[in-house]
Amino acid sequence: MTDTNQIKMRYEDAKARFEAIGVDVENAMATLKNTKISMHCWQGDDVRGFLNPDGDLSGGIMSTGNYPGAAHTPDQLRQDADKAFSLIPGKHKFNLHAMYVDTDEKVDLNEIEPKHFEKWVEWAKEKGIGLDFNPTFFSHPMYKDGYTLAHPDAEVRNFWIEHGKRSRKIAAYFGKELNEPVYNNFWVPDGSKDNPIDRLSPRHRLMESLDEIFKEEYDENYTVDTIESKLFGIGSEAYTVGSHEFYMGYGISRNKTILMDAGHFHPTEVVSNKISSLSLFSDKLMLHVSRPVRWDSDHVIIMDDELQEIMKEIVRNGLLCRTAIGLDFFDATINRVAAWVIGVRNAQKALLKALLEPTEELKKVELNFDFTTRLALTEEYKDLPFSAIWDYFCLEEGVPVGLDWYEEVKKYEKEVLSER
Ligand code: RNT
Ligand code: ZN
Repeated sequence: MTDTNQIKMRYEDAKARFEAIGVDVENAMATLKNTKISMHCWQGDDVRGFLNPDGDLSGGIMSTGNYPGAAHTPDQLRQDADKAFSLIPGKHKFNLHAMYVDTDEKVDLNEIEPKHFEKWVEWAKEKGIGLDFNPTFFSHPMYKDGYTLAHPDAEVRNFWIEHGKRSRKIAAYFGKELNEPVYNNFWVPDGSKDNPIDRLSPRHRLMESLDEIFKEEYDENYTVDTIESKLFGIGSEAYTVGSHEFYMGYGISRNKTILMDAGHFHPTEVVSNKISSLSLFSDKLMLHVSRPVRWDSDHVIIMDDELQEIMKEIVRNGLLCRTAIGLDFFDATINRVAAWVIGVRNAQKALLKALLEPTEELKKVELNFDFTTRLALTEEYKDLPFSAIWDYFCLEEGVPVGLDWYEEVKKYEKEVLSER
């Protein structure tokens, strides 16, 4: 159990040390408190959804492992998300996919309407959280021959165009109900395993399908469309229609928000190094904070260099108010509630670390071309007692400090998850 007095004492000491190098600690904590992380629903049930939960996953989406306790119903998923949110400081968003419909009606992806998601809105209102949304362009029989919006057959494309349009209507409904912009993310798996002869035509078709989906204007106070690229995936190793260049061009010419997933680039490329460039040409941006390992793009995020670099880039360049931070990983080999808690808390911790950096001072040194001081300072600052600030923040926010959250998850696993 945590000793409150000790946490406070350590905090005062740490605060003084950060203040001595010119950091406004209270301001950093206030900014952290106001930053919403979009927690993805699909970690809770291995990306199965409720439309066709027993069907095959497709589109390169693959979740391995069979840790007990996956959510099988919307109620179970909400119960698990509630548990996770109770162990995470601050108020956040829950990121839904279209296939997470909550209705007794039998509906397909080209038939969904706001009413099929009413219970999610009720829940979000009751809990004071926001929502985000995603049309689901995979794990469905109309994902044909590896293609959806770029398929050569107009019947296939039209099915998905209709789905895309309906998803925007649902996102706008969420935004209106919750009085906050809902980020609606378009990711399509279209691509091919081996080298295509014609790389251009599918891209042309994707462009036209998207233009059709985005024809109707929606108020950006309610919903913001985002578009997510990918370099390669399982089954689309040689060619992905929606590449980074495709969506950079598409987003900038159509005023759509570009979403970069940390796991969707060449293994030696990092999104942290792309954020500043993108920010010059695009008003908003969104991230899928995930962790690539070999060919997989979706491991639970850990406190690695890239996570910290991403948050530093956002903070150092003053982009927090223009950046939506979403998580995207799915691991079925561990407790799924723990995966959420570890992921969101890590994103927050990395953000706090970035907020506790004396950026102005470092920029000054850099402008004087004093790279020795820059290196000496950045390395020394890594040892400052960051965790004392984080622990205090958790205490203030009324959530477990340190590993205490894990005790709660273990209890929940015993009482709830293992009974499923
Ligand atoms: C897939 C994309 C996409 C999905 C979710 C489920 O490679 O990253 O964001 O993970 O839509
Ligand atoms: Zn993603």
